[in-house]
Amino acid sequence: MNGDDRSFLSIGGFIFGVMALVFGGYALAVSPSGSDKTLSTADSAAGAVVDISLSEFKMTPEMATVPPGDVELRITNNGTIAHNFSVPDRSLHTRDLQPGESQTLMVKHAEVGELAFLCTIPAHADSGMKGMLTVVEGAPSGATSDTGTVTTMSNAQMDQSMEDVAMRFINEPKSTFGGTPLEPKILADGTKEFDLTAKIVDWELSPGHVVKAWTYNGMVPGPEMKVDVGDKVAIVLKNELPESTSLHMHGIRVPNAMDGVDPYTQDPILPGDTFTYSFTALDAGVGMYHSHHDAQTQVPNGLAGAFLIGEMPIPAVLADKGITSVDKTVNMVLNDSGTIGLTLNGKSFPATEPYAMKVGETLEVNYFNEGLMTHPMHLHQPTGWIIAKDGVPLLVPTPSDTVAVAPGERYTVLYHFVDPGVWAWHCHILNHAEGPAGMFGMVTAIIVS
Ligand SMILES: [Cu+2]
Repeated sequence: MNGDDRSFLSIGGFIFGVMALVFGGYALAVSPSGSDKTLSTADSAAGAVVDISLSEFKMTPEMATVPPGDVELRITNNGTIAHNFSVPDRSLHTRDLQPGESQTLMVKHAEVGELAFLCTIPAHADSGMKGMLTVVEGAPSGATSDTGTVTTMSNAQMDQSMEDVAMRFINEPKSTFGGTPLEPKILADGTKEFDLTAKIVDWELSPGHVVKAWTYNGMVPGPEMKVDVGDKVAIVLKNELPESTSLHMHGIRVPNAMDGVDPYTQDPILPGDTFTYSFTALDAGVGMYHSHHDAQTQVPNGLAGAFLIGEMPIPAVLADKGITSVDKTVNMVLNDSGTIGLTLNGKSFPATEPYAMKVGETLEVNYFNEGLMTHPMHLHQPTGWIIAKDGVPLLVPTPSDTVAVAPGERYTVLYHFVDPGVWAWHCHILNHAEGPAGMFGMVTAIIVS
């Protein structure tokens, strides 16, 4: 065990304390007075009623405890795409519910035990749309009280679950991360050639949760490609997907024929075919590359990555803030949909990558939003300085501890660390970050020593 590992473990208790403070207000919000993550009874004679919300890619609540007897399941799709709901052991199924639609299922004479439920649309259950109805004799007194609502977990259960997941982030070995730098081949004329293969692989989103990811070179996000201003670039893309694809250099100046938008600028790259994108890197840039073919499927499923040209200048005015150089640069690719779902760099908490920094150091973050919604990214404690929007340096850096990154946008932000500790870093749309069972999705932390 090296020094880093030791310090990592020793702060375990501390991180949970920090996380509990961070999200304490939210945890209170879903305790007994809450309304949506609840179990309720219409009246005592009708048995239990459970309201279940479907969204990408989550069932809320994931766990519900009910007393034996009839259980009415009121299912509503609060997501943005079609979902359904099944209790396979009882052969109960809703139709495919469009966004906003509801349907009620009745579990007759539920007996003590467990009933699993899930969305049967391919890949949705694997992405998180599953849960468990636990039937317990005399279970939650609130289920038969006049108050109408109770939480589905006790406060102690919630606290335990939150601690468990927070400690897994610290203690579990991490699986492979995507977005690693791709070394180019240097051709005879100096061209930097990058070889990409688009293919579907098994990808671990969070511990034990494996999905079918659509990848460049088997990783999510795709490998980082970086060149200098003036470089000649060739990106050779082999398509091993079951459908056609194309590659768009988002935010990078290229000739029209290299823009990757079939059928306008090229033919689709058929399964098994290869296409080479050639251009000269004319301007410094913070760009991203992604599919522009069936994009609503291919990009959220993983076909996206960072393409960087040149170095980002550090504004001289930030010297006053102690920022004169960059000690570490991180690309942070945001996603919320497809088989990948709510993730930072293709990983869902607690499998997300922690970052180690030292007091006095500066972290440069390039945010890239490849998802379908805006994510306000919040790093606790240090003020962030936005120094570039979409790869273009700002005339005046903007302070921002929270930066709303819309789909397609890139922000370059400098964070300077002045206090040690474990600092949570997460999307501040709270149902992208933490629920009654603890943190999930778009959460990581920076460990400052
Ligand atoms: Cu978010």
